[in-house]
Amino acid sequence: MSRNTHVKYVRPAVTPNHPMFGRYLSTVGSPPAQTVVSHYRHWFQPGHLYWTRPPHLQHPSPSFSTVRHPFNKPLDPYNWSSWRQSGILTHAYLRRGLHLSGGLMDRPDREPPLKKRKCAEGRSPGERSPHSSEHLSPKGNRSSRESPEWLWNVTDVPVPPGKFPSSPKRTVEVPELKRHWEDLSHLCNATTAARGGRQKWPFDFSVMSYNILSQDLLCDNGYLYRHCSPPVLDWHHRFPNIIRELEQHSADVMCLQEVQEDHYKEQIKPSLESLGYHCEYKRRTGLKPDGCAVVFKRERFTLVSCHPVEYFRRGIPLLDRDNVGLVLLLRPIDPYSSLTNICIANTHLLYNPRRGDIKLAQLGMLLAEISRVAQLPDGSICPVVLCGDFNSVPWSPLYRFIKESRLEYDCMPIGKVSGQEDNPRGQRILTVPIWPRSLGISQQCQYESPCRDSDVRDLEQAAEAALDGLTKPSIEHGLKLTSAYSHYLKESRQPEITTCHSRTAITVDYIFYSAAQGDLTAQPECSVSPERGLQLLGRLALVGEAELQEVNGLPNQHNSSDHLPLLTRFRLHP
Ligand code: KL2
Repeated sequence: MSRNTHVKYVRPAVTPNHPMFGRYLSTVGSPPAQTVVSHYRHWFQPGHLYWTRPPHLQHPSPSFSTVRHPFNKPLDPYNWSSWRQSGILTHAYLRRGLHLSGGLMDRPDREPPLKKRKCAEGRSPGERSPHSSEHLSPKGNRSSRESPEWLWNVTDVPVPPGKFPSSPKRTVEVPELKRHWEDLSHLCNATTAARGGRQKWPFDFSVMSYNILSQDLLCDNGYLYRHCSPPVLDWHHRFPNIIRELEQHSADVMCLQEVQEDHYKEQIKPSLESLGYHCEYKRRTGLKPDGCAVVFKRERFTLVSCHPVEYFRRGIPLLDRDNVGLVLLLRPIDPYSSLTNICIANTHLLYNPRRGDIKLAQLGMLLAEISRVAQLPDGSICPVVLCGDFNSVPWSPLYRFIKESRLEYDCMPIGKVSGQEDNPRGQRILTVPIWPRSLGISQQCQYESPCRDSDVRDLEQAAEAALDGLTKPSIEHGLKLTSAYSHYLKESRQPEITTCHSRTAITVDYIFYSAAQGDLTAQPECSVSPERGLQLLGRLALVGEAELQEVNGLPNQHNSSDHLPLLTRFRLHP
């Protein structure tokens, strides 16, 4: 569709009103750009839902927590028994992570079933997406008791399995979710003074990671959204909402997942370009309709190089899934040209909770590509920001591997790797090595040159030693990464939630970054020299399950994905 490209609307006086962007916008200013919401008024017929109220983020919202934790010591949010003992959890909390019913994934190598759908964008109930590669029927009487308790019977109309309720027709009014900006700049030994003889200023920039929920996946997994009133699931409602949210946050770099290709080409890319973004995209392989996008503000960065990563490898059974990643090398636009490039990576790893072996292999491939792209001429690594939906919970082995740069995986069941399920039924353990040598990626997550006989002998000896119990089988990577979020809410010490629907409420989305020395938010072992690292200046606070309960979970009238956007601000020193 090219309708949108003919319309030119000048945004009347863009207000730099978000508290986090005050500094940047007041110094740099924002060029006139089209207002996407009014822009898209011309797309849709009257009767669709539009939002013209002032952005909710304009008001200074204080810390927003409704539940206070009675303990001084933080609980481990992913240690179920510790929460149960605290006595403050609902039944839903205790079941979190057990959201897939037994019997539906009776073989660990099988993808979880997709559901019948009634798509809000034209397809009839049960009609399959032309892109879906498999479709197993839902079990007839799947009990909604597996879902968060507070989403039971949210719609008062009884709904047959696999269908959206046919009424109510009107959107259920819910309050807006309040998220406040957490200023962490006091934790950085941040110096803004000019250093040396030449004038050098730090470069501050913001990064968002957001799984925007592809419409096809929404339709394929309709049973996850039965708590929603149908109008909020309509793409014509969701799209302007999502674009407005992106425009309000105005991040310098955005890593988006589940970006559906047709929507990207026809709507999302033109909208973001009109807001001053350069857009890169990588669709999942096979016939999958969605993929990952990385977009950045043209006034802040230039593109050095772009590297799509396909995790599918013909002939390697472990790598038979269609997930992808996207790695960009960006040059900050600074008047003194004194800054290093930064590497931005985005991915959406396999969902299947039981296939941690595949997730680790996909991650190993992405880390190898990042290590190659981010390598500087002197062999060191430029600052890296790694965003995405990793389909793994905090403190899972996969998460630990990213943060600790090493994972010993001796006798680890593949269903334990991502921590999505508390008691995964698949008991197969990770093979040694996890991925085959034919992949061409070492156990240090580096590309290997075609091997010589001596290398093969060394590796065989190492594998034998591991099998003999002399050394522990392990994987490593050379990036020092820390997480921009802490995964607990500061006040209530409740777990942060990044994705929520009728079956789950957990963290699976992350922004990892190379932390500089002096960034006190990072663990000491994760920091690198200030010349090569980033300082975390702040982040948009996440919320807990209690706050999501008040807005009827996700998606809802105002939040149009089943994920929340993560938003951080970093400082890069010259
Ligand atoms: O968890 V996600 O949603 O990061 O938000 O990633 C996957 C799931 C996404 C891409 O495959 O589709 C969703 N049950 C629940 N969610 C599913 C299922 C399933 N069986 N299959 C795919 N997804």
